[in-house]
This record gives sequence, structure tokens and C-alpha cells, in this order.
Amino acid sequence: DPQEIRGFRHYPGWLVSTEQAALVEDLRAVVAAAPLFSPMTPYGRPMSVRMTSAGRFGWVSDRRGYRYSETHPSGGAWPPIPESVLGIWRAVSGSDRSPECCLVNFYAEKARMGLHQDRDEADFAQPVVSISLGDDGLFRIGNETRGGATQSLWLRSGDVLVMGGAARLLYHGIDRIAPGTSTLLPQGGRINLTLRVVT
Ligand code: MD3
Ligand code: FE
Repeated sequence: DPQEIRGFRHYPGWLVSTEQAALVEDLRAVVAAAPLFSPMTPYGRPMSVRMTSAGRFGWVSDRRGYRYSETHPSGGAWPPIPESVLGIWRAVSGSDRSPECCLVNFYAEKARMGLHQDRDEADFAQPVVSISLGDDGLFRIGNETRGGATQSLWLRSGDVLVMGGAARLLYHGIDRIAPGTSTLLPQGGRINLTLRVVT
């Protein structure tokens, strides 16, 4: 049963360790087909989070700006979203559509993600589903505009978070990773998957 925080539905420990390990195996195949890259911000600095995607669309960022693209920066199509990941969407999203993008974010020890909104998708009524694997990450939730009070929440390996309704447009980010808090990934770090309907 989920915990409600600012309109986010948090399912702590939704995935047991065998399910988490199976997801990591499926993600190894995704990353083999579509290698992780460091997106360039429009300001010309690489993001500290490394990314790739699965699905019809992937999220890319370069000097032309942020956008969804049907191709990896190397030019090829993205691999399909693993069935293990689609099952989680069906269980928690409440959506009658299928996700068109599974963004894979990899956080090494020092990586972070500044406060931002996700508004490149066509229909904000469609939820976003996030899956956390590996080391704990400190997630911060802000407001519908920049500034104001924020709330923080640790996301742990196996947690699932659903952003629907008003929560869909809140500013959010990852302040820091807590190294050594999970043994799921042999080299440490944190993986976050976000599932989205793009069109
Ligand atoms: C709230 N990812 O990929 S997951 C992102 O842990 C992103 O990698 C973070 O923010 C991460 O855009 C946070 C939780 C999350 C994901 C998408 C959201 C929260 C969200 C979209 C709208 C509102
Ligand atoms: Fe986001």
C-alpha cells in the first residue's frame, strides 16, 4: 500500500531483491544496445548523471536543447522497453496507455540532478512512474514554480514512485546519493528508471 506525499504515490520496497536483480540483468542488455552517455546541457556542461533510454522515444540533450528523439546519439533506434519494466507500469500507473519512453539514469557516487520540471511530454494527465535500484538517493520535491519550501525523501532500491495529478508538474531533483547503501550493483551507484507517455 502506497504512502502519499505531496500527491506522489510512494511504494517503498515494491520490488523484492530477486525482481531487482532481474531488472538489472534486463538493463544490462538495454545498455549494451544503447550505451550510457553524458547529456550536454544547453549551457555546454555535461550532466553528472549518465543516461540512455528504451522505447520508441529517448530523452536527449545537446547544444540544440532538450528533447525526445527516436534515435540514440549514435544514430540507431532505442531498444524495446523490457517486459519486466512494462509489468510495473501496468501494476501501478492506472494508465490505459503504454509507456513510450523508459529513461535510464545512472548516478555514480557524486552525481546529482538539479531541481527541474518534466514538461516535454504532450499530455500531463499521463502519469510518470519511477523505479529506484542500487544506492539510496535523496529526492527533493518543490512546488509548481521555482522557490518555496521543499520536502525530501530517500528513495531506496526497489522503491516505486508514481507522479500523477497535480504532482506531475512539481519541481523535483536528486540532491545526493548515499554510497554503499545497497549491494545490488557490484560497482555501486544508483539507477533510476522513469516511464513516460510522450505523445
Ligand atoms: C516528478 N529523475 O528523470 S525520479 C527525471 O531519480 C528525474 O533520476 C529523478 O527527475 C531520478 O526527470 C527523479 C522521480 C520523478 C521522475 C519524474 C517526475 C519525479 C517526477 C516527473 C514529474 C514529476
Ligand atoms: Fe524529472
